[in-house]
Amino acid sequence: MEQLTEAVKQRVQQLKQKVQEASYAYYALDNPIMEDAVYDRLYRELQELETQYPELISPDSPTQRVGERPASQFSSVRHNIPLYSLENAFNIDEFAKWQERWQRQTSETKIFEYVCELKIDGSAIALTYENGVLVRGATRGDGVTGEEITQNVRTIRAIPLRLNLENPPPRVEVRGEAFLGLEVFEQINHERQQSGEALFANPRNAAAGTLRQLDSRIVAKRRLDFFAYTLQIPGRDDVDVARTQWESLEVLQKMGFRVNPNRKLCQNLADVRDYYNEWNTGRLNLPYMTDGVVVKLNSILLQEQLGFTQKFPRWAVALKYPAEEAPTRVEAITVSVGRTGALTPVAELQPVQLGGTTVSRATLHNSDRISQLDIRIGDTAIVRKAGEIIPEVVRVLPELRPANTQRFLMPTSCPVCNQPVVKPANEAVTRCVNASCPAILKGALIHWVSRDALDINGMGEKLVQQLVERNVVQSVADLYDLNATRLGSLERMGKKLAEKLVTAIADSKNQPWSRVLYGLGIRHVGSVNAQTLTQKFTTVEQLAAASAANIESVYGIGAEIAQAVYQWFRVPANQTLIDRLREAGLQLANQEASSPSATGEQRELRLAGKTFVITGTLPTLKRDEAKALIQKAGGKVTDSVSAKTDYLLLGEDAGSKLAKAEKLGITRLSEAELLQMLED
Ligand code: 0OW
Repeated sequence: MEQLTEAVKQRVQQLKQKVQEASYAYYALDNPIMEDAVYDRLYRELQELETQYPELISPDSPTQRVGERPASQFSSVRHNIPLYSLENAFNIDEFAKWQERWQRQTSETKIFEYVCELKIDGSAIALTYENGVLVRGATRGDGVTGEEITQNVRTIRAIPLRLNLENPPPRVEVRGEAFLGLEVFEQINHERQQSGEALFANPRNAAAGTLRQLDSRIVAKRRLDFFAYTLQIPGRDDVDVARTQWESLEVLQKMGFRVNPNRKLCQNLADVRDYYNEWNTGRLNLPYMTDGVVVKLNSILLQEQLGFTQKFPRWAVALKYPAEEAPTRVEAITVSVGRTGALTPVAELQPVQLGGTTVSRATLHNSDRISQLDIRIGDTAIVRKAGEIIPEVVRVLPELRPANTQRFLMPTSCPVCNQPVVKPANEAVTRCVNASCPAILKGALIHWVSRDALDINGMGEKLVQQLVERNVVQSVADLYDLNATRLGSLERMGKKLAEKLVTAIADSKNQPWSRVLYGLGIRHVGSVNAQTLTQKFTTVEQLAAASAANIESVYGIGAEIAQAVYQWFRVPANQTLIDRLREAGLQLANQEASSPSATGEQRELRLAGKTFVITGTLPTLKRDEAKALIQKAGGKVTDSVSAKTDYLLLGEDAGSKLAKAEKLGITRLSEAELLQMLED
């Protein structure tokens, strides 16, 4: 390590100060003081010096925001000061009644002021600073106990790691709302859609879900934002910190926090009403979701006089806007087919103004919801757009129903490919299971070529998109009819690459029957279930002919999986697909025992004498499935890591076993590597 000179220490201090000032101006004041390029250069120089002289790294350095290691779980913490929620008033009359109530409880019925703040629709968090440095971040939880999420909170750029104070008090408590801007929310949901994950219903859920992410690197990517609204300095009487809520917000801003700029000092109920009405429309143009306005008595003294009920402060109220509802006619009910084949019914509506936008469609979720509503074409429906982004039908008005309408029934065949659809008994969703359905095809192809399936290198998402959009491929079987000339005509596809790809596709015909079964993308049939099924059903004909009960009799295969497999083989287009794959020369039966794909017996020897520990959530395997596979192959599975452990089988959100395994130098194994071991 190079000799640490005074000059270097100075430089690092200077850089930290400069970067901190720039962050403060950018995030807290919304008023950048330097170009991004200048900021990045200073930040990089600071990073380089801290790498060269690690002893100069301090927890409040801007470079220390993102943690390296996912937490195993969150510990629960008790808030030093409880976080209260807010009583609701749903219109200005209810607000007037609330005002009369508090006025009855105090002699101060004459001179008072309110502070009106927008109610940010995010997730409340509590921040604790000791001697000016952020030491803890916690979710609100039930107001008394929350989860300790310091590592995640440190990734929120709008939250200072050190307070902008000359001589900070020993302890400062700050509360505020962590939230996701609408643009970031859309982006996150788009990425989740691409990766087939469930979407967040609204920015509030997305913010709460992000804060509780165990891996702070994911949190950092999601760009959470923050507005502070409460400042408390334990041990010092709130009044001498700031005499009013208004001053509190100003002090928070000076300390380095972002405070919502759309706040207003109101002298009376009329001012509150003006603010409330102004933001009823104004809120629709904000880059973040709000959920009404918060009205607080401005005088801290008065707040202290009124105090709190069990749940709420008596000196504050959330003044909400009525959830927007409006009647409109149901002109049609259409059914769209999602990437996973799920059929989603949508009510096509006579356009109606709702929450400042024109709504012409509302999701009907699924057939169960349709029967609940008994919604029919021609009905007058009450449509609602509350905090959620997607409008939904609340109820229909039967009294306004035109004569001779029919109950709406979900289609029995897919609206896109016309193949029969399935609705498993205990599921609400109706599904198209035709692997060649154009609505599903793109996802089916990406799955087919993926590493654990047919493992066809060079077949990225962009190429799949082209193949589908240009109608070059209508089913995975078509891949085996492609030649270099046909491929060469695609964008960004030279002759050499085309030939390489044709070879890779041809090579995939050597993949074992278990990988082909997994590649078909049958619901609930992950790579392990595919292995399990092909051990018993050694040919596709055996599996296609098996009854659901027979399939369910296989160890580790439940009713849901058996039903999904049974139904899949009953769809004519899937039977055609199997015939075409057979013609193309794909492996639809286990090879002889001597070949690479080991049979159950040979697997006995694979892991004999090896000890495994499993930690975290595995991508497709349940823990007992993994355990069964390892034991079947002669391996041993124990609960705790020790020097005798040979492998740590590592899933998502791995626990403390990971740290111990690293310390003991134990080999880490992914699910895919384990399966590869069993394959080989
Ligand atoms: N969401 C907000 C907000 C706000 C606190 C102070 C005492 C009780 C509520 O924008 N601007 N001001 C407060 O003041 N609370 C807010 O949100 C609350 C926190 C917990 C439930 C609500 O989200």
